[in-house]
Amino acid sequence: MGIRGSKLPEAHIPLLGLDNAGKSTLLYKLKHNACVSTVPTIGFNVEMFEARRNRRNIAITVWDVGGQGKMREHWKSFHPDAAAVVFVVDSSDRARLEEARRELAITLRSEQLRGRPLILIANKQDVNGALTVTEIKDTFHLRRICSDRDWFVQPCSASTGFGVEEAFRRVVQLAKPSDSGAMKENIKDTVHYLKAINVSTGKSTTDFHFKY
Ligand code: G3D
Repeated sequence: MGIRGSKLPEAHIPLLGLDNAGKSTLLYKLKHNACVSTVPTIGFNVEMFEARRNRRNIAITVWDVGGQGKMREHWKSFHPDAAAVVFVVDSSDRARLEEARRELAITLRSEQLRGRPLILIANKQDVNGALTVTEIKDTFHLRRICSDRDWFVQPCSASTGFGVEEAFRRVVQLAKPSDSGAMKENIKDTVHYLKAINVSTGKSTTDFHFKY
């Protein structure tokens, strides 16, 4: 059963990337256009969408996970059951490209993400001098590190909305739904951990309510 009691097939999508890449802005844009429900967050934001795929509705849950250093060690909590990996890159921040490349490479080495599709969002395309899709593909060595999975690079500007819906459509198209429940258990552990150490992630610190 889904997070809000829905019986639709579910797809869980971790939205990863460095802090400041534009993940929360992207999720807000998506929500503004298509969100059906919202849940307050601690340490991460989560939104649910209903989408149509192969003539069936599907419940997509997008987990916007904090990108600060101390939250990155919890990204792996979001790996089990991930229907796809969405990795957001600030295409205008050349100084942090290597850091982003490294984090993406580490993420894709996860056994639990083996074969899961990657949608890399080349965000902030509205900024002058932003890397193009081709430059991003080359910088991240995507052909090499994604040889065993489907992948796609979507140019986007979360601020203007350019490419946002296309990115979501691509996610729906490539996602591989699965629902063993393992991810939910891991995320509960992460929430308890965040509460215990009183982590300030820059996200809302309103209590997160699980409603499975
Ligand atoms: P995060 O959730 O990945 O940490 P945020 O990133 O969504 O909080 O965005 C970080 C900053 O980048 C924000 O600016 C936000 O407005 C900006 N931003 C996000 N997407 C875009 C984009 O497509 N283009 C441009 N130009 N800016 C973007 P502030 O100034 O609020 O820190």
